[in-house]
Amino acid sequence: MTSQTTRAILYHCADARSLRCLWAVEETGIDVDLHILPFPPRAFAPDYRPVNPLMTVPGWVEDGRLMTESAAICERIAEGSPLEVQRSEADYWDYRNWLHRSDATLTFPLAIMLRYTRVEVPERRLAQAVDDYKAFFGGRAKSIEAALGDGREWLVAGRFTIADIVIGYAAFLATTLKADDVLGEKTKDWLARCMARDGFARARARQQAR
Ligand SMILES: N[C@@H](CCC(=O)N[C@@H](CS)C(=O)NCC(=O)O)C(=O)O
Repeated sequence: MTSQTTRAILYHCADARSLRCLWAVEETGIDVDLHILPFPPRAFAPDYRPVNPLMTVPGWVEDGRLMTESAAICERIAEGSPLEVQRSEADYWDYRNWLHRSDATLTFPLAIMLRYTRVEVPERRLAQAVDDYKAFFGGRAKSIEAALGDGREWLVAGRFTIADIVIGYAAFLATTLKADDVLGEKTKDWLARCMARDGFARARARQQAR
């Protein structure tokens, strides 16, 4: 792990994408200041705007620099630990592809579902959008099932890495949105392994403790 000149701050909302970062923090044991915000910050945390003008979580502030992308922050947290896959390892480019796929391809349809089931006021909720994007997510989630098809315990490199964290979060979010019925059986078993980790349990307990 690279040295920190100051302790990083992680801005987080319970069970939001920033859980990826808190989970990685708990898996590595890196020391951070955790700031829990109400969701969505743009409505309920106006003081957060000067920190992160996007008003999204995660926000990661370290050495005066802001990072806002959950997978990129996980790369930072994992640096120098076994959670990171090295350039010299055979699965390196698959690993990098999973990191990018996690939010852009897999969490995007779930964010639409979240918005139209929970964030919008009842009269603006859209059952059609929820159904359509659940099916859309299901098609994309087949990529997880295919990757686990050869009996792999974890997605890449023969060990638990931040690829499992960032993709595992998307699968976990699907379960909270009642979209887990579109996940394959191998994916459900892998998600259960991810969620059984002490680091995941510690992250969820820590977000409740505030
Ligand atoms: N691509 C970003 C997305 C960040 C994002 O949209 N976070 C959501 C939480 S799950 C958020 O803050 N939404 C509140 C809003 O958009 O107002 C990432 O991977 O972290």
